[in-house]
Amino acid sequence: MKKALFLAILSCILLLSLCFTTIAAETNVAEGATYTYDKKTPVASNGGDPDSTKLTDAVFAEANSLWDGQWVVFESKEGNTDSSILIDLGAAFDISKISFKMLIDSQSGASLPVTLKVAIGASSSSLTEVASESYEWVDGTDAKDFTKTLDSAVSARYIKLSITGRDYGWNTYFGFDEVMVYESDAVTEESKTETSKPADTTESKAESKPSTPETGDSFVYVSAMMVMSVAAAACVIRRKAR
Ligand SMILES: [Ca+2]
Repeated sequence: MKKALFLAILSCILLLSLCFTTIAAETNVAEGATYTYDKKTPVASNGGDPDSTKLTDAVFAEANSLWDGQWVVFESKEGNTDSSILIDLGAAFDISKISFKMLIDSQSGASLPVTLKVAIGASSSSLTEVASESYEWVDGTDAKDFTKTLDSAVSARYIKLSITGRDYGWNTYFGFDEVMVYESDAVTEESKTETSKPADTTESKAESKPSTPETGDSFVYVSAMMVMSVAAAACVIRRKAR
């Protein structure tokens, strides 16, 4: 009986360890973070971003439209195409992944920027570039995912997005929705594989809703496993007691 009880407790401890590891891997440390705009501020006709909160308020755009007020949209004019966003996490975190969405609403003049660079660092004056992408103009209505998974977690407090819009000789737009920065105790083998292929650092998905973090499903699964383990142990104990 003691052996069965010991095995049940050991199973619970192992499963709890797995559970907490999964939760830590999905923590968005950018939620509520402060940030500043350099060079260019979002266009006011789309609601703007007067309090600099839209990119980190955990509220997501519902439509891939220039007129969905949750997108932070910049105007790219002739000779005035550059912008940058500096996010301050408030403290250093071991960052493993950065992700956000970019607006495609070509009929309204919004599409992907010409270039996008992402840099991170412990100081805003000493940043290291971790991603550099170039994009073509894309027609249609969509939201393109940007996801950068680091080879290994990097301690950083600041994240800077540097963007160059298009200069077509008339006004175009580029927009961003909710920047998420993930802290991780351990980068998974799957994530490392993704990072080893530069072409895969960004991916396009049709849906505008953010993908649901796996934390919830994993938690339910692990909890179910724990309950089953304890129930099985209880059955063994009862049988032996008879
Ligand atoms: Ca938002």
